[in-house]
Amino acid sequence: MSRYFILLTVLSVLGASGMAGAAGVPKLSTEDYDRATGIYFDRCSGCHGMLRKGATGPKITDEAMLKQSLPELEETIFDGTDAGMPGWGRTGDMTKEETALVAKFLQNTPPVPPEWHLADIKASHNLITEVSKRPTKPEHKRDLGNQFGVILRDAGKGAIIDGDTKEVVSVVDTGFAVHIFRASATGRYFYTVGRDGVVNMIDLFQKKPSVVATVRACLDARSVDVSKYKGFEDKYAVVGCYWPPQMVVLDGPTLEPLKVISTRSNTYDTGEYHPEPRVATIVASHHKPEWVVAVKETGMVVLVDYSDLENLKMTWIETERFLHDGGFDATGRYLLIAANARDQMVVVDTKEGKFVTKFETGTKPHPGRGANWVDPEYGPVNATTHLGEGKITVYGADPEKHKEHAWKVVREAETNGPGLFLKTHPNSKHVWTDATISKEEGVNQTVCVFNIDDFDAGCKTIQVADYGKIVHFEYNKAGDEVWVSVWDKKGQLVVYDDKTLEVKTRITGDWLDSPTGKWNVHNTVEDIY
Ligand code: DHE
Repeated sequence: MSRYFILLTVLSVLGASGMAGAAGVPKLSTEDYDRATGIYFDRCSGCHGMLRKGATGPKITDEAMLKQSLPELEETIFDGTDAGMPGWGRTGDMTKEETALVAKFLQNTPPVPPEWHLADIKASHNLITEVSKRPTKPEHKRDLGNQFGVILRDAGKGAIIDGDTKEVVSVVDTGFAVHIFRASATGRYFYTVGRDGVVNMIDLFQKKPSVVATVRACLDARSVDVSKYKGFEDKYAVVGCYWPPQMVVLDGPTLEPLKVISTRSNTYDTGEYHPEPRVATIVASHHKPEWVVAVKETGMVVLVDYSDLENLKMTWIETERFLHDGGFDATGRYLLIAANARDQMVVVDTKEGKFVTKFETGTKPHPGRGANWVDPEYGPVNATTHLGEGKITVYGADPEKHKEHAWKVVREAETNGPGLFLKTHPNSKHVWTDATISKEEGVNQTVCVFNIDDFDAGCKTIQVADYGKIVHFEYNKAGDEVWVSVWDKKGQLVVYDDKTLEVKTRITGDWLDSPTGKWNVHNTVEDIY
């Protein structure tokens, strides 16, 4: 399903609003308005929202944008901001003409995209291989736990790579811009979700893993997870939608749509109704039959009890706006999630079902799933990198045995620049950080690695490539290798020896188009990061 299909769906419901040219509003032809809507969806809506009410990026409604001149707006879109917004002209993703068009579009009223109901979801469901026709045990000798799922973002594909041999076992079609992979609780399946809201299910028992079921759960999405609690393994999947703002529960083995749950509600602090509370991170509890769902715009973390879908119990925990990404502490009890527009990390106790605390870390924390290790001085800690500055912030994460440090910042250090992800492994002495969104020439082609036992020494810079952008880390199952992506049309996966920090191998090939995230089955199932 292509991105153009999404846009056609969106555009088909647009009224004439915003094109008429009210006083002071720049006129746009229908064609230009539609083109700008497409560019906005591709580049801007993730941070600012479809309705432009703001989240990771500020509110940019037409009323707000009319307070700025067109040249000012064009400049911001072209050059970006110090707060972490990419300069879309500078990166070559938009031409001058396109930045001028988007500036005018921002001063017009945004379109309201259509809903996507259970009937639409059901109509999109395709069970490609019936459960009874799938293998009952692996058709190969590969270690299931050491398989990697790799996004090939702009190719609309995903690759399955054997972590032991580095053999590319399969490349499958996944739809536009897959955002994440998640492994099922048994590690048998990978689920993918893309910016077109399409979920694919890949069967890793097959000799050549293929997509065995697919469904379009939403029109725009970023998250998917599975039921991991004892007795519910591989039973359900849940998709977190950006638009419409909802979660969709699917049957795990077939992806048959079962239930749509709206997230539309009121902001936790001011109590205002919000029409677009998008689902950010979802994690699956290991201790209860619950999904922990972060709702961005309202600042709510929702615990969704999936043990009885017909008498659904949900716990709405008030935290902070605007929630984005995060993961568990090492015990799997606490969810640590970034409220990045408020520069804070939020802590939720998933055992007690309660908000614990929130604290400032730096400009726009962005931990990915975060990183857990044992600091020689402070005990178990967790950490985040930042979108708005080159900084790692480390905080205590053990309220039982190291209460005095729990949820307090214990260390801060410079990384190479504003980045997206960090990663470590229980068997590692290193913490890897990227600088993907640094604006300094060449810096986003490096990563910086901290030694857990000598954190104060600062991080060691590694030049991963001399082109593209370096993004995201994943360890192998043993925790002695780190995989890093060179995000470029001519992509690479660079595999480092985690002890020596030397390159072990560079995985390359024509098929390796724009690799971004990658997931090791074992680490994903067990939430090891
Ligand atoms: Fe992501 C995780 C949203 C931009 C690659 N990204 C997430 C999650 C969310 C999110 C909500 C958490 C999912 C979960 O854990 O359940 N990302 C967004 C955005 O809204 C944003 C800012 C803009 C957009 O329009 O998408 C955005 N993200 C990016 C990128 O530019 C990246 C680098 C490449 C891309 O695909 O666009 C990117 N995001 C990732 C990756 C993860 C992720 C690799 C998973 C990290 C992990 O280790 O699990």
